[in-house]
Amino acid sequence: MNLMKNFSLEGKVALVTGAAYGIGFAIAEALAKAGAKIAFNCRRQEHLDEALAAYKAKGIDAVGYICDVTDEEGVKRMVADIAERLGAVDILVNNAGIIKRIPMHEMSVEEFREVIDIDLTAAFIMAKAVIPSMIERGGGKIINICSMMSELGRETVSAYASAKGGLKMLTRNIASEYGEYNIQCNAIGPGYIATPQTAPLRERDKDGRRHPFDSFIVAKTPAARWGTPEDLMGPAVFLASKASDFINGHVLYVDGGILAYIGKQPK
Ligand code: NAP
Ligand code: GCO
Repeated sequence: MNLMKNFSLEGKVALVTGAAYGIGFAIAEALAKAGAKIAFNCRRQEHLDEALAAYKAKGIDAVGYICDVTDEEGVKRMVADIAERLGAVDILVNNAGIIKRIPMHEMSVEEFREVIDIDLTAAFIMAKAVIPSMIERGGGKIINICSMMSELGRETVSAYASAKGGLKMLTRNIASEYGEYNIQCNAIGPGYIATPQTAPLRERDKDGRRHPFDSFIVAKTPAARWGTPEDLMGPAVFLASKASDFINGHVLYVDGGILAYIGKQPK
């Protein structure tokens, strides 16, 4: 048996939500390099246009959609169009997500609901849209992008942590309900990754001093650095491939060791 063939995604169709840039773009690039045909979506036309050019520059003929993952009818239309153009979705990566950093007692219910809607309910909507076809075709892969906040809380991220904690259990429940159809549903739990979403936590002050949270995270990470979207490429290919067919309901933390570490003793 050629073990490395188990990591190939040749002939597969992958849909990565929110993959105009950041973690989603890196994951889509990785799946493409492993042989998959790529579809992605986002909400903003300028993001779509820039992303299509960026994929093309990397030799990836991605298909892109303006589609809000909370819009069930729009999602159904997008999945049907992908099936027409590329083939049915074999690999779904629920990556699209937002965060609102607001003290809970100051956060409005609408703000809380918006985060839950995008970061949790949308994963339900997306999975519902692809599972019937996966069952018909003998299986598929669903990868949800969880977070350190699937395990830990911190100030100002109550909605996000609630969504990401729920996403961990949605991952386990899809694995439980659809494992018999050869559908594996797992999650990747990135640590602190340098993307636009975390840019505010890494801004330097006018004197060039590092943001306190930046220093805090580096001290909390055994790898002593922020992660990069590229750190997630290998784990994504693994969970999207045959190599992980007997892994189901698992959250693979790609965090440089944060969850294992009490943190560096202050000097
Ligand atoms: P990002 O830089 O903010 O990118 C988010 C992407 O999602 C953008 O392409 C955005 O494009 C899209 N998006 C947002 N809401 C959407 C919606 N309703 N429908 C469709 N697309 C939507 O985020 P990131 O850092 O790459 O994070 C990606 C995922 O990883 C998120 O789920 C995040 O929670 C998770 N994560 C991030 C980190 C980290 O440290 N960065 C760590 C753990 C987990 P549009 O605005 O054009 O829609
Ligand atoms: C925050 C960060 C984190 C990261 C990520 C960590 O404000 O704490 O944005 O939530 O995005 O989820 O895994």
